[in-house]
Amino acid sequence: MICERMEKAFLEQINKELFSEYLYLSMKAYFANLNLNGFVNWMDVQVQEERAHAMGMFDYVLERGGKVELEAINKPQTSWNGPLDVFKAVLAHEQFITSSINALMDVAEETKDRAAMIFLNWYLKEQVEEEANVGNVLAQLELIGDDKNALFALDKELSTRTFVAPVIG
Ligand code: OFO
Repeated sequence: MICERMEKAFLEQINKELFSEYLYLSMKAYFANLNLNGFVNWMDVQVQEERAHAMGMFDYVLERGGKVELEAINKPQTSWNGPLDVFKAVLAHEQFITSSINALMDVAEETKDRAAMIFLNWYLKEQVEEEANVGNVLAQLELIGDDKNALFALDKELSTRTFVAPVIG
């Protein structure tokens, strides 16, 4: 059985993961309006990943005998100043999520919930990957600058990203 403090911390994180899904959906819409279909695809994969992250925790709380009560999801930002600005925001958001999962791990340690610590290890490793992926696109965008041809080449590359359902835990 999950303790109340741990349960509350998981519910807050589920809300953040659902907000992440919503934020990336908003970014997907932004790129669709720019006709950058590879970026649209990249964001679409990101949206699916965030839903999987949220559902992983959702199922886990229930599996541990907890109760899931969902909160409202905040309105995401809807416009940016181009792809570079978007990816700067993505990296900042992922860094925020990483610190938030670290805080969740702190709660698991303080409540001596070893099962939750093992479960959360997956998320911590995932965040290393997420930040690296985003950092990679961001670095390319910084190099690209105002070069439209290079931007279209990156757009083509991002169109190849595919969603693979993660095995969480
Ligand atoms: Fe993008 O991160 Fe979820 O956890």
